[in-house]
Amino acid sequence: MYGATIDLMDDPRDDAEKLAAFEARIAAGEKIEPGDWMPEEYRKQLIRMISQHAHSEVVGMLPEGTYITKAPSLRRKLILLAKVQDEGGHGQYLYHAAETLGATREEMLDLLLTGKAKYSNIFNYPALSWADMGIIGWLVDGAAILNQTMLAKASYGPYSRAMIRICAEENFHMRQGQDIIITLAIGTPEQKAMAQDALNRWWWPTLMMFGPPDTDSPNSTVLIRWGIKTKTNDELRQTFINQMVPELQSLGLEFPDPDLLYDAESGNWITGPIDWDEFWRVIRGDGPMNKERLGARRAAHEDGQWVREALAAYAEKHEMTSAVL
Ligand code: FAQ
Repeated sequence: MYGATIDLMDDPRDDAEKLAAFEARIAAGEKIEPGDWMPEEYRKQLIRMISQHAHSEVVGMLPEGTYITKAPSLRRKLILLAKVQDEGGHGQYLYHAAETLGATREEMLDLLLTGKAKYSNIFNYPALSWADMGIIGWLVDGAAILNQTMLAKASYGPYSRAMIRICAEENFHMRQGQDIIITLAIGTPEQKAMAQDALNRWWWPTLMMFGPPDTDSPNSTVLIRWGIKTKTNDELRQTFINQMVPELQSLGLEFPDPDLLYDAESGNWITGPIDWDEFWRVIRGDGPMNKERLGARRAAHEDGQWVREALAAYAEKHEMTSAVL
């Protein structure tokens, strides 16, 4: 699939010589930097992907944010507070990375707030108990780390460098999730049941985070060709399944998948069918929490209007651009 030819000459600015030099740099493992020549399609794909990623980090603060006041101890509260704040910081790095490609913060936020931009399917599910904080940390951050470790090698310098920093923080996030789930799984029967219930609800949506199957992934061809992705959606998903199944089973937790089996020949854990209809419904705006999530982001944006105005006034007074702030 990934050897497929694509029309590289859509944009008149892309000429064959520059394209060959650009592709040779990528093949040599060089990073492409903001001022460098790049095909228009490369720039557009990066803006699409990085801005979706930024939105995911910011919307991703919401499910966990509501548990800061409900954490079972001061220690857990402090850790969760730091984690949620980290996700906001990841959004910042990513919006900045997209800005280096010519996208403005206003445009990107406008697309999010008007429901036109995508963000990760996973944040359109409700967090119903404290155990969800553990499962989000372990599974969702775990999935994000696998994906982002790959993206840390991406050919675009600002994205790749943002990923290195983000992955370091996500590792702490995953550890705090593991710690919550291990504590619950070896706790009272009620606590173990909470962990099991959270795994039941989040397992399938987490598998969907890696994106549609390779046969149904229109962007992968060009992303892989230009070294933005280096692994396919299905490859990363399989690595994740192989990593998670034994770890969670070792705690006596069960997967909500009667077809799950180990294939000794390939060394892979094979799951039952993923409900891709549900995935497409959720990313098109019809998931359990889409309206609430966007509503919360819109309210936060409106509440923050005075801050933006104050910054703009300060910038004007000191003859700075508000981007410097
Ligand atoms: N959700 O052609 P492909 C996190 C869309 S960060 C929603 O395969 P691609 C941290 C896709 O955009 C999580 N939409 O797309 C955290 C495309 O639509 P478009 C976010 C999805 O780009 C943890 C269409 O389907 N991470 O969790 C999804 O080659 C805890 C066709 O798909 C990133 O964004 C999805 N899951 O591969 C925060 C990483 N999958 O745009 C808080 C960067 C696909 O053509 C708490 N992104 N779609 O209209 C990527 O690696 C890739 O973009 C993929 C999708 C792998 C997500």
